[in-house]
Amino acid sequence: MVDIAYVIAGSEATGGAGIQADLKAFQQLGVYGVGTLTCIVSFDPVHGWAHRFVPVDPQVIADQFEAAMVTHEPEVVKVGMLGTPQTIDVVGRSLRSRAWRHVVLDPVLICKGQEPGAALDTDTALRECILPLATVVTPNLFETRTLAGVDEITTVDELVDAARKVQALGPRAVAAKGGVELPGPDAVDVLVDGDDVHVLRTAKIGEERVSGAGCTFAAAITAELAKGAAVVDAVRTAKEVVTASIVDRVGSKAPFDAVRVGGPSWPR
Ligand code: PXL
Repeated sequence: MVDIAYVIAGSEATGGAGIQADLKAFQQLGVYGVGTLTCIVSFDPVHGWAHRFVPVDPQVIADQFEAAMVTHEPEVVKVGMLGTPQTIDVVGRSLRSRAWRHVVLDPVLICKGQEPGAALDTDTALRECILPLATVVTPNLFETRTLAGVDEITTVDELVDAARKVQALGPRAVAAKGGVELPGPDAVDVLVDGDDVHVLRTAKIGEERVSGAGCTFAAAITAELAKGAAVVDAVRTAKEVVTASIVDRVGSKAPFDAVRVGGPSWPR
């Protein structure tokens, strides 16, 4: 029987991030992808590539969830961009309506183009309603600082300490991403899983952020968990997938490159 991976996330209209990236990662890792759309993000090329953001009606999110659950009964879900407190409320209620083997949360916080006040509401709702349901959470450096409530993270030890603070908010495991912003030659990810700490390193590929890397990382973890992998193995595979997809990145008319899953660098 085919393994099912389910994702609740937003559309990113250029194809590099969001649910488009999630479903590509699922396909590449050999699981059957099922998706529920929370919002539509369309960058605005005429206004500095700002995010134009449209939420999906909460009832329509609930309807998609119902259709996906009855059809496939997935055991593992990734939660990506939610975007509004109303969306977080319906997704939180939906997730709590049944049991999961794993809930992987990519805690997408502030999105450019959103009102700062709205974003603050959204951050609080995400922390209170969704984070405690997650078994694995994958914050980037900014999200780790925000969720842990720390001002600065410049070393691996500080990243581990902050990941522990995020873990104290509920999830069993935190895969905190140092990315290009953590100083040093390596892209360092820290996995705090129960009492265990793992530090994963690969050489940085340039100093620019590549769109879709975070989405692909959490989606690849989700796919591996759906296949029955242990959390630490899922995270290791996800780092390999993301590293390859950054090497194989796609340039475009946008001022940022996007990851490409399944290019010549993967599988190695
Ligand atoms: O990469 C974060 C992200 C996730 N989901 C959607 C997005 C973005 C960033 O643009 O648009 C829908």
